[in-house]
Amino acid sequence: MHEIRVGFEDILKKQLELAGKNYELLSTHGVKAFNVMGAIGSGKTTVILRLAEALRRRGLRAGAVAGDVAGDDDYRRFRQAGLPAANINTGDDCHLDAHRVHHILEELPLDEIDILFIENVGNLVCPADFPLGTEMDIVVISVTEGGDMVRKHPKIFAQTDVMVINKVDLAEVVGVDPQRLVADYRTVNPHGIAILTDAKIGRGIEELLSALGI
Ligand SMILES: Nc1nc2c(ncn2[C@@H]2O[C@H](COP(=O)(O)OP(=O)(O)O)[C@@H](O)[C@H]2O)c(=O)[nH]1
Ligand SMILES: [Mg+2]
Ligand SMILES: [Zn+2]
Ligand SMILES: [Zn+2]
Repeated sequence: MHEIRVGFEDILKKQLELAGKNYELLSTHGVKAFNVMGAIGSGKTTVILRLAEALRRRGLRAGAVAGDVAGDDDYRRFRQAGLPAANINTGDDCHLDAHRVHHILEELPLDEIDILFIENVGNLVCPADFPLGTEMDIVVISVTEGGDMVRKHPKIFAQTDVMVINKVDLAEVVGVDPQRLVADYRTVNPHGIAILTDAKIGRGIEELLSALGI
C-alpha cells in the first residue's frame, strides 16, 4: 500500500486522483465498472449474481469485488458462481475508497472481465463521498429496511445514477409501498432511474441491465 501522510482535504484530493487512475486502468482493459452501494442485507450480492447470470447469457463476462468490514462470505459466493473475484476487508472503515480499489484491481484478471461490480460496504452514508473510478454508481435498498430509507439518506440517493428497490416480493408483508420510495427518489434525484427487483427470482434484472446502459 502507498503511504498517505497528509491532511483530510489532501486525502480527498488524493482519492479523487486515484479514482481517475482506476478509471483509466479499467478503460485500458476495456472494463466497465459499477460501484454497488446500499443498505446492509438489501440484496447487493444477490443482485450482482443475477446481473452476472444475465450478462453471461449475453456473452459478457462479469467480475466482482466484495467489500466488507470482515470475512469472505460474499467473495466465496462470487467465486462459487464462477466469477473472477477479489475480497477487500476494510476493518475499521465503513466504506471502500479509491486507494483500496486501486490495489485490489492488481489482483483481478482485468482482461477476462467486461463488467466489474464493486460491492461496497453495506452503509447508506459515507460510501457516497468516495468516488472509486467507476462508470456509474448504483444504490440497492430493499423494502424490508422500511419506507423512509430515501428520506433519511438523501445524499447517497441524490448522487446515485440508479436506485434498485429489491425484495419487492416482500412489499406487502412488510407494508412498504415501493412506489412511495420511487417518489422520494424523484424528489432528491429527478434524473435517477429507479428499478424494482426481486433478485431472488431474477425479476427486474433485465431492466436493471438496460438502466446500466448494457
Ligand atoms: N425475499 C427476498 N429475499 C432476497 C431478495 N434478494 C436477496 N434476498 C435475501 O436477502 C438476504 C441478504 O441478501 P444479500 O444479497 O446477501 O444482501 P447484501 O448484504 O446487500 O449483499 C439473503 O438471505 C438473500 O437471499 C429478494 O429480492 N427477495
Ligand atoms: Mg453482500
Ligand atoms: Zn497504495
Ligand atoms: Zn465510511
